[in-house]
Amino acid sequence: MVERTLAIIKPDAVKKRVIGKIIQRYEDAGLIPIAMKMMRMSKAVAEGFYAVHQERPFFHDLTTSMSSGPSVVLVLEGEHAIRANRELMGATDPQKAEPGTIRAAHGASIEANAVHGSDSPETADFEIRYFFPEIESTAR
Ligand code: IDP
Ligand code: MG
Repeated sequence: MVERTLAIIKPDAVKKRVIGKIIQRYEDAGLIPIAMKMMRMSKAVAEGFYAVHQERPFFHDLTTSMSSGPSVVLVLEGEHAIRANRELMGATDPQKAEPGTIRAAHGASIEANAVHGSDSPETADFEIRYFFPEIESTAR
């Protein structure tokens, strides 16, 4: 089943100059960018994006780091894209991420873990609409 998912190359990865390496991993895994933009999120935009985490103790630090510099926000399309991207990313904590994953290679800490990826069809739908309201959230 061809799906779409939202990915973010977070500010820590942009600062490390690994945008190109991360996009190459998506393409090599059959996750094809169909929309992409580079932007610096305001704190309010980061808070809206991560609203699901607003009661978490790390919410302030998370939204501060997401608004600390430019990110690259992408819609990826491919077979089972949501799950495929989660597997490619690895665990949230880079120390626990499986070898060969993006977070194992490029993440420094749980706060600076290089990438975001939608975790379900419902969150993919919300997240794609949040950043790309002009784009359909489901593949055609
Ligand atoms: P995910 O990005 O793997 O889906 P989530 O649980 O959705 O992980 O958390 C969103 C983001 O919040 C993570 O990518 C990470 O940057 C940050 N985060 C999650 N848990 C913690 C924590 O315990 N301390 C600090 N930051 C955290
Ligand atoms: Mg998540």
